[in-house]
Amino acid sequence: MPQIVVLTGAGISAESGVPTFRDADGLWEGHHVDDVATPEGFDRDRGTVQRFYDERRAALRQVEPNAAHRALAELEETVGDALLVITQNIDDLHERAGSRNVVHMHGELLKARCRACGSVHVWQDTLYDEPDCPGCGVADLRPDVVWFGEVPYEMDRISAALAEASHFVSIGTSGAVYPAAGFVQHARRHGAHTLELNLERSEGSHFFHEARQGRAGELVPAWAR
Ligand code: BJW
Repeated sequence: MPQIVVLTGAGISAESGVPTFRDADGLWEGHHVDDVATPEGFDRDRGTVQRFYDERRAALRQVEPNAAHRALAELEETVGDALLVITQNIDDLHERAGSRNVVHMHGELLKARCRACGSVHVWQDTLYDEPDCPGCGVADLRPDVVWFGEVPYEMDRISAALAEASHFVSIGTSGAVYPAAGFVQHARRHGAHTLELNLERSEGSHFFHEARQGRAGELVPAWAR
């Protein structure tokens, strides 16, 4: 069981050039949340949602992990399975930095899931040109991500890890989206020391024992050292 549980959000990938979610207008790259991050939005207009994720996949190819991702991977090299990274991010920057013990609670940009049979497939650019599921043949593939109103992945494993952790560290997340926003209270109730590393105080900053403000690329290596 991990002793150190790290929760990451969009802020850890910001210095790699991946945009965060909540900008001043409440829009995500010009889109309303309900249009691109709900199952209802997908049913209303698949084309718009597919294009939104196509653009993010293309952008992901242009970016690299930064010092914060690398520091977590190096920490895992030192402490092994004692570290679990739970990421809300759907990018693959933790893995590209070398982290292995990673839970993608909101899914992965580079995977597709069949709504008919539930099978998951590595994303191929041709998948939506030939939209039949390689598993069952039904044409009902969607991005393998968790939208509002859906249950995040691996919640049982996450709950168990939070209950066992001696340290819980939240990095680069606004604390606006549940259930991730409630992890600090869960871990704290079970005795973990809790630390927030974020550009600014998050909505749930007061739940942490300690909160440090600054860029993840500086704060995370300093903490992990
Ligand atoms: C830096 C930095 C730098 C910048 N260095 N820092 C009312 C009350 C409570 C809950 C609800 C409610 N009404 C509805 C709900 C539930 C809903 C919810 O939380 N809604 C809220 C809006 C209120 N949640 C759900 O529906 C979830 N499911 C659920 O609850 O199921 C029920 C259930 C749960 C558990 C067990 C059983 C049942 C599902 C949520 C799915 C979220 N999906 C998304 C999209 C994923 C796919 C995609 O990416 O396209 O996930 S939404 C989006 O938000 C994405 C993110 O992972 C997530 C969190 O965003 P994040 O990472 O925090 O990013 P930002 O942009 O908000 O913040 C970035 C932070 O970084 C900022 O603070 C910056 O300052 C900082 N920063 N640069 C350090 N360089």
